[in-house]
Amino acid sequence: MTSADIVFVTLPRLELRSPITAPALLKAQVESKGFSARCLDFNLELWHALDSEKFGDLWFDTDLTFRHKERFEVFWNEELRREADKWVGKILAINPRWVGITIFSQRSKWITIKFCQLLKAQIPAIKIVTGGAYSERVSPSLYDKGYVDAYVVGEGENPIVEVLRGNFDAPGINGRAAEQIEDLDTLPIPDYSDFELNRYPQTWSSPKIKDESRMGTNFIYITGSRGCVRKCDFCDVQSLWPKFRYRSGEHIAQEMMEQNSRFGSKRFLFTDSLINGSVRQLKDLSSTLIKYRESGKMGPVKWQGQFIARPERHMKDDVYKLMKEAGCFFVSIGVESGSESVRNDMRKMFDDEALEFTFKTCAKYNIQMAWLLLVGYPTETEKDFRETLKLLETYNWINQKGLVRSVALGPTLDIVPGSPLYHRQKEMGIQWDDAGNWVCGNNTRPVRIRRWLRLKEKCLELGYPIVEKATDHLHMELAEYEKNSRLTTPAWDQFNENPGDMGRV
Ligand code: B12
Ligand code: SF4
Repeated sequence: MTSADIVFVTLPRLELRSPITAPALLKAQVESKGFSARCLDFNLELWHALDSEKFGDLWFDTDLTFRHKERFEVFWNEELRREADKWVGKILAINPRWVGITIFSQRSKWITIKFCQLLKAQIPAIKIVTGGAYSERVSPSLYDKGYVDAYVVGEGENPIVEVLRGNFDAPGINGRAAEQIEDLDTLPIPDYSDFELNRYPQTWSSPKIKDESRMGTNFIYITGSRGCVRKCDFCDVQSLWPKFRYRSGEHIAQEMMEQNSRFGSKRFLFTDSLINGSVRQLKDLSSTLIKYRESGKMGPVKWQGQFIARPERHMKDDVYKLMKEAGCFFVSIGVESGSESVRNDMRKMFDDEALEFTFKTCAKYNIQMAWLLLVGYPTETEKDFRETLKLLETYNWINQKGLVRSVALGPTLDIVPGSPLYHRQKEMGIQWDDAGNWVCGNNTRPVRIRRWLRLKEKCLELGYPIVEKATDHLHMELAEYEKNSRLTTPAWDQFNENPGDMGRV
């Protein structure tokens, strides 16, 4: 007997701090159209099943097990296959018509391939559909080989309903051009009822620790907008969400209210490219939340998200004041470089004055910050790089006030398919070395690694908090380079990715 039309599964490796949004959102969507759905989080199951002292490292961003085919094969044969068999058993117990898999990022590729093969071998009658941000790069070949019965690229809400109706000719399905939803206020509120939120560790940043007294996530992801108002050269968001759209403040506040009353969630992390993509929406959301609080409709909530530096004329002091009053306590600012000219090349579209205003105004309202830095844009010279070091000195007073929660060093710049930079490689004279890293004149991988290490040193010297686990990998890589390197063709197709190029969130 079938007890669900579809089971949405989350495969490892993802972070452990809270479930990803897509399965909960798609469940709510298909149920609103009369289908039944369940969600299973195998990422969380795996973490609970394994000895965290021995395997906790897998959940560090720098761990390559899920990214490198060879390493993944070894892990699959030695540990993962056993767990995956149990996951198949759980799906079998529900006996759905369809299984929906989210391919979230590069790290989802090998596990998705293996799991689809396993599912098809063990439950031949089951139908599989894939989707997610990395679907475009994995699903078409899975479909051609018959491991999945349908795949979706782009937004999943409408295509998944068509898949369940048996209509595979709709936009976004099996290679048909995707369509974007115009009015995001028509979307349902994600349904997290299948997720055992009390089993997500609060110690997610130290996945080796499995402390029963510190289980239970204290926040939930929320989406206020899709797409981005910027088109930064190195970023692929525009290929995923070509058009920028946002929900009304009222619709977002209602979602917060519902998650608050159902799960007690008081903290929300926006998945948006930018929470100030639309300043008008940010004001709308902030004033609605204040209105809800003052009328007793909902208690105080806290929220955080990614942020772009804007000149004062675009976003004045009063908006910062309002967002702080409404519960915004933390913003991650894509600073990228201390050099205005590099930022111009990146098309970040903010000058030094706008950056200074943004930093100072956040500091004035005690809004904590993470500064995201990106070392090694192709046009970055040694002089430009020193301006990034200088920036850390100039604004150390903000750090000394305890308002810089972290300087996110990120990986050195990676040329991501789907980004404008990827398409401009030839024009910029970019070549590739035999380790699969790009080279632009003197800007080589070793140069970028050395700059990254110097940046880290500078942060430590000035007392900035940093979160990174890449240093050992980078030293090893540098040593390899010192032995041998020559120019060759791009290595993207081989997915022979290096420890540094982990994309960017
Ligand atoms: C929140 C987030 C995170 C969180 C994840 C939280 C968690 N618990 O794991 C954190 C910060 C931890 C994170 C980490 C990373 N992330 Co991230 N992340 C995001 C972000 C900002 C939001 C994702 C989200 O929830 N979106 C909202 C939901 C609704 O959208 P969605 O997931 O795309 O789902 C829609 C469709 O894709 C589709 N869909 C999804 N699943 C399915 C399934 C089926 C069956 C169907 C039919 C459709 C479908 O329908 C959904 C609704 O329309 C996105 C950028 C963005 N704005 O999307 C980047 C993004 C997904 N991340 C990205 C990357 C690269 C990473 C990292 C690899 C970066 C790193 N530091 O190493 C890591 C690796 C993650 C991992 N595997 O561990 C990239 C992926 C790029 C790509 N093309 O593959 C993105 C797109 C950002 C970017 N442009 O660089 N990330
Ligand atoms: S880097 Fe950030 S601001 Fe720039 S396009 Fe990507 S998401 Fe938007």
